[in-house]
Amino acid sequence: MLRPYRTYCLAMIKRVLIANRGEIAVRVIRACHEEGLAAVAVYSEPDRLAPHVRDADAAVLLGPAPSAESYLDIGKLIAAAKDTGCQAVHPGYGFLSERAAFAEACTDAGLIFVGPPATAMRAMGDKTEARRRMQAAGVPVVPGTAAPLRDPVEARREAKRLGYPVLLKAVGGGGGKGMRHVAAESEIEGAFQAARREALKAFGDGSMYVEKYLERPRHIEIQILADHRGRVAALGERECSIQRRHQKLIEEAPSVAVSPALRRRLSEAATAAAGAVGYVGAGTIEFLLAPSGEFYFLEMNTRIQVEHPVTELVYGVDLVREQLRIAGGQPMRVHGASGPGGQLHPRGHAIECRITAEDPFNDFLPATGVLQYLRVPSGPGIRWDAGVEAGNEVTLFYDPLLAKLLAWGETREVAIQRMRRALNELVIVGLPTSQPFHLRVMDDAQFLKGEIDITYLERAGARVLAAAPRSGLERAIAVAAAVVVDERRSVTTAGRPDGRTAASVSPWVAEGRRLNLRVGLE
Ligand code: MV4
Repeated sequence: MLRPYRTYCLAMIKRVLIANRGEIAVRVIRACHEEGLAAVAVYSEPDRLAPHVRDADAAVLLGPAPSAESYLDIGKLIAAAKDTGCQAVHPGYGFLSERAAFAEACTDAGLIFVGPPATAMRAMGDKTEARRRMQAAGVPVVPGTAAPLRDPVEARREAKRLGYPVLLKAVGGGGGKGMRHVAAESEIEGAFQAARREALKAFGDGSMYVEKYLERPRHIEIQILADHRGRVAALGERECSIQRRHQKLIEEAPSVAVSPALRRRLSEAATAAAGAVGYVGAGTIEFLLAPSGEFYFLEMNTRIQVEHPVTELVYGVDLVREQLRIAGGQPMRVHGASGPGGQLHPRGHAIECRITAEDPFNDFLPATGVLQYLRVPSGPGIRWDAGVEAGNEVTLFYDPLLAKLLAWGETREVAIQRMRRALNELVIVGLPTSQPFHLRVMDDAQFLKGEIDITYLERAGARVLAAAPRSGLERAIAVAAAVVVDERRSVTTAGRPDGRTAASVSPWVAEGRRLNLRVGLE
């Protein structure tokens, strides 16, 4: 008799190559170690001192800084996996995570790709095919075209049928690239030609389709897990409306706009969507939730997402461990698929703030520099997922995400209080970050009421940034941080425990003492 598939596969994965860097590489290494698996890191030259390289059981140098010669080089990654005796490859997010060709290259080399089948990635990567498949599966899609537009004449006819405003989208796009908002018929031809050129340049495919433009929706996404036995579980929604130029900055779970009844309908749509493409692994179905309460399928992300921890905190699951288990052919440990009686329920509330190396007071300009000092928040309900630590240099070669700060609480209010407290504990010296922006959002009246949609930052960004943070601690923190740097630099400092004394107290130390005193009296 054959050994059960489960036992057979369990023995198959012992070592995993992590084809990524930064916080997600560290996150996957942690999951591997908890699953009893060895983790092999890959790195580029400037990343040789990065935490993911040190935390892994082995590390392979890929090449110089540019991604094309390191984290995006399929040949080098496959060779690294084979050379180090890996049986599986985890792609993380970004980089090659949604490239069907990479999944196939892994499989062809006898490696298990920790992700969905390449067929499911292709079906969801072609946005009009995804729309057709979703419609066939009974998942609501935004009114629009089922097939790519042949020419500007067809674009004009379809847009007129839908009614303006419309949104022209690239078939090979996603994440907002190659999109054009068209307010009136007079603009459709020019917009179509411009968008086509842009899409051709960006994706090598100029195919376009058109949808009715939805005004001020929320971006709600459903996390799903599917195993090889055809089981699909929906793990509720994430509210991702707080974004800037298609980069999410704050995510939470659950959404204040989603009732248990709506959650059930969203979950049913999401599991139907996953089933329609034969999905296996962790995936996310994005929806737009209109102010009317109607929701529409937007696209599917066939990877683990940056914001996955908010779901982990309210559903008590480890999504990356489940990815590894599923890849090894094991059944997932999440029970309760969507459907009558099977719905999972969120416990409490979780918020994630993305700490990025960007200057919020300078139009979120990406920043570079050495992380001279880092104080990591901790304590009740706090989680810190980082890809950097003190001493690391931040360059412009990669994504500006430094870390994700998460807060969990019994209620949204408690989660926000904790996030505010943790943001006040966080000290980053050496480069500007999104931290002061997050501190201000945590005090914003509209955010506190949950009155957010995808236009929130466009509308409220300037007001939020102009506000003084509630606590007044921010300046004290900046000074305290400067004191630390100052102390490290100076040969002698007053009042040190080692008994050495300074000839004079530096102005930073004096200011730090003064502020500490004042804050203490407030
Ligand atoms: C839309 C839309 C309004 N109506 N489609 C942006 C990214 C891509 N995934 C699809 N996007 C949108 N599609 C219709 N028919 C508005 C957006 C959109 C958006 C969606 C989610 C999160 C942030 C957004 C920011 C601007 C536009």
